[in-house]
Amino acid sequence: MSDETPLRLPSVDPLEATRPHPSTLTPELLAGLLADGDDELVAWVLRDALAERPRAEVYDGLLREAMDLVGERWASGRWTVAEEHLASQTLLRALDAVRPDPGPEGRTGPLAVLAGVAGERHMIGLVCLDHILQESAWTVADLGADVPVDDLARFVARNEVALVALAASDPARGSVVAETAAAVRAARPSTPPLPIIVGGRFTGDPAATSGLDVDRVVGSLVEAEVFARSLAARLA
Ligand code: B12
Repeated sequence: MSDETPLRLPSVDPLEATRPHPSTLTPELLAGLLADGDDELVAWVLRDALAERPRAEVYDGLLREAMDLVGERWASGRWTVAEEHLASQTLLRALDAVRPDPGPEGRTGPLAVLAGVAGERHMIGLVCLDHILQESAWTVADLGADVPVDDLARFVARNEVALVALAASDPARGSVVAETAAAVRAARPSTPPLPIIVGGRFTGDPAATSGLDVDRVVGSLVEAEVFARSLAARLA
């Protein structure tokens, strides 16, 4: 269990209880709560942050920085894969608790398909993107991690897809990303071509992303949101 700064709990005064305490919202605090497995407190911290700032900024900032800390502590040996796994599971449960709830009438927008490329197990960014797109009224099919190229292509061929978002982490996965993008385009040939964006840590390596036949290499959820909003406006 972690030894981080203790969390300031919500006030017992009903008039104060829902007010966020910005000073408590640090990546260090969140990383500690994640490794403690406390998904309810994590959801509470995230709700506070979401009351102050747009979702994409919270996920690109606080959330990503907290998981960066988890990664650093895992890589340095301070935490084991057990803490990393607990942190990831806790985060996924907390994200589920704070997901947008647009209701059936809010799911009327175009369909976005989200997928980790073959071999890719990092999928928390896709869960975050799912929330961002749902808030902009997209219909989302998040296929999760490690989707085989041919299966993704068949899914795209069978559905009225308006956007494909691929996730990749390891820069060595460049050829898989290229193969996946080509298979997706071939599955639904159109003019203009079906929009494809790529995100994930992989995008931090220009050598890995240069020459990819995709519409946008996206370094953040804020960028992805801007792209998706302008695409939705064009489609409408
Ligand atoms: C959790 C985690 C795992 C979990 C993933 C669980 C899950 N359900 O996703 C597991 C245990 C599976 C895992 C496995 C591995 N991991 Co790992 N992992 C992490 C960790 C700690 C957090 C990643 C995370 O979820 N971050 C939170 C999200 C919200 O942030 P993000 O991923 O940075 O994404 C942001 C953007 O890129 C964007 N985004 C992300 N995806 C997408 C997709 C789209 C379409 C868009 C638009 C945007 C977008 O949105 C996010 C918010 O800004 C990172 C540490 C780190 N610094 O990233 C290491 C890390 C990425 N892993 C690492 C490694 C080495 C591995 C393994 C190779 C370990 C191993 N020896 O097996 C394997 C690889 C598995 C595989 N085949 O893919 C290294 C990578 C180093 C490198 N040079 O690339 C890191 C950096 C850890 C470290 N410090 O060394 N990992």
